[in-house]
Amino acid sequence: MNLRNKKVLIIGVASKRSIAASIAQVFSDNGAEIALTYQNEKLKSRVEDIASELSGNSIICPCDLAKDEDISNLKKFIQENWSDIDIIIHSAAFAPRELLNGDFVENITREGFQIAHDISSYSFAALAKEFNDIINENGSMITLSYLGSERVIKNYNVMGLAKASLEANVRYMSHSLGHKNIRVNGISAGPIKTLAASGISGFNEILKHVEDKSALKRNITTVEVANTALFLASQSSSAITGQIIYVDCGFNISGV
Ligand code: NAD
Ligand code: 0WE
Repeated sequence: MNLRNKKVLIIGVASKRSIAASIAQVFSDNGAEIALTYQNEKLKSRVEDIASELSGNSIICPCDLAKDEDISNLKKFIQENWSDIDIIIHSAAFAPRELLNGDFVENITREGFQIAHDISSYSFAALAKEFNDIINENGSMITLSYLGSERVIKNYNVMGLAKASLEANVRYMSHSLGHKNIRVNGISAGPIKTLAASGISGFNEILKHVEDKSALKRNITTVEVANTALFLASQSSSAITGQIIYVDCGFNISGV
């Protein structure tokens, strides 16, 4: 697939194992120009290393999605470097760690709920709002979701609510941006051992369960997610918008 001359902003690289890092690699291999963001100074050098390994020129900029100012500075950075943009990848999520464990009702707090929804769902619409006037026709916005939005998955807790909100966000954004021929889709990925999964109790059991119960009897790779993102970013998917596509080896449709 060809993304030559396409300008792609990718948010959510924290390590080489990040889904966003695979997307950056696959997109740049297909001719795209890449901008990467890093959440904080601690992650800066890792994102620099990943950017330097991409083919072609890539640019990097800090962006903490909790801060309006960072999102508006990111837009200025993109405008100065590129003037316009074609594709935005949102691959970030966060909830306070103590909420991703134990009983949902016992552990839920107003603040934890707000943080999870702010970083994991609102930020996707905030990016659309900020970048709206510089996204080119035939543009595409893509986010990452998880099955915990519609099924109860042990310990996923408040993140399940936030992903449900994110998926509704995909549908509403697709209508807001459709008249400009900008498409908005989500990928519901199966579990992968990235930083976002580290320290989650029972994660190995979840991986084993997918291996046992999914149609393909295995887990997914970040490259498989990236290849689906490539399709959703390209004109091969020109009539697909407002959708959540499962990249999960068929796990979500499996019954007994
Ligand atoms: P990851 O830890 O590599 O990436 C998560 C990213 O979120 C990090 O780069 C982190 O910096 C970023 N982030 C968190 N808070 C932020 C903030 N305030 N501002 C800016 N960035 C912030 O893990 P990943 O697995 O690559 O996760 C990427 C996306 O994929 C997430 O939306 C996650 O929910 C989703 N997802 C992951 C899995 C999985 O099992 N790993 C499965 C389905 C969906
Ligand atoms: O969306 C996610 C996890 C996102 C995430 C991860 C963390 C860890 C560090 C959000 N907030 C935080 N906060 C932290 O402090 N996934 C899809 C991966 C994941 O997380 C789970 C899973 C799966 C799968 C948690 C419980 C059960 C399953």
